Amino acid sequence: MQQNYENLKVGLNAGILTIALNRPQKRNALNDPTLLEIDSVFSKLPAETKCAIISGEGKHFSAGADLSDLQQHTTMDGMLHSRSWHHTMDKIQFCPVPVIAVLHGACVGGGLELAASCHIRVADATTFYALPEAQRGIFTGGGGALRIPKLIGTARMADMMLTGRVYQAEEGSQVGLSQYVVPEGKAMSKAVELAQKISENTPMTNYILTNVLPRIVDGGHDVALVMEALAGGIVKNSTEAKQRLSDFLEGRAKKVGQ
Ligand code: 1HE
Repeated sequence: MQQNYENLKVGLNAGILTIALNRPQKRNALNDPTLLEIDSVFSKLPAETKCAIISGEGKHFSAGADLSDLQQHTTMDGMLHSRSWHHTMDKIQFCPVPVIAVLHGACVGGGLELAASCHIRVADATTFYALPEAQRGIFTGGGGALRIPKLIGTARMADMMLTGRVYQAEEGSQVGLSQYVVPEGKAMSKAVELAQKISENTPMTNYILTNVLPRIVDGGHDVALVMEALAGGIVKNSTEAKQRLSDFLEGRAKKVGQ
């Protein structure tokens, strides 16, 4: 990766693209330039990318939106700011390759919205989640109102916002905020292990999981089932799929869990 970023550290190793938020002095608060840099990374991934990992430098994943950006917002500014987050978070959710969030320390407000845009969240034991927007007199703006209820349900999100409830790593995982909890400092190595597994899938199946599955879930019953059948037909007819099916049937492939 040749490009230099002011607020990110970006690297590529064996098809795994790593993107680290790099404003630890501001607890990786997401200001407008950082958002633009994230947008730029996800607008054009290196061709060899098979999986991406987002993490945060310093003691926290992210303290959310940079509150100093929001202070002087008019209604229009606030709406456009939210829309700019929507575009960037959509680029992550609908990335051609799966994106893993590596969480530690604070994963709050817009930081949780960013994590919720990723496909897998791996939290270490220091992670805590909160939505302090209501305490600041504001609301979510990065798609959290749509994505977070899908992870934990509307009632839990409302409770987090209404009462300022903080979920610690283990409880957060139990309610659906992360799929994995690992000991302190081990989230990146777990994410790399998962990324390597993900990289062994066919690119088409990974694309369908990041781009078609969420549309199936959001679509009406009939459209969703036709989309599922279409996606299934496309992948089954690929040379790679035919090879992998033969590998299993002829005893060359790993069994489940191996
Ligand atoms: C910030 C921000 C920020 C820290 N915007 N500057 N998010 C919040 O309401 C969370 C606010 N932050 C915190 O509660 C705490 O900073 C943490 C629990 C995350 C970390 O605490 P700590 O003790 O490690 O750090 P700190 O001393 O509070 O912060 C260090 C510096 O970062 C300090 O600046 P400094 O110049 O005095 O050194 C803080 O002001 C600064 N900082 N968080 C700006 N968020 C799309 S809409 C989404 C809407 C939201 O995300 S609302 C939720 C915002």
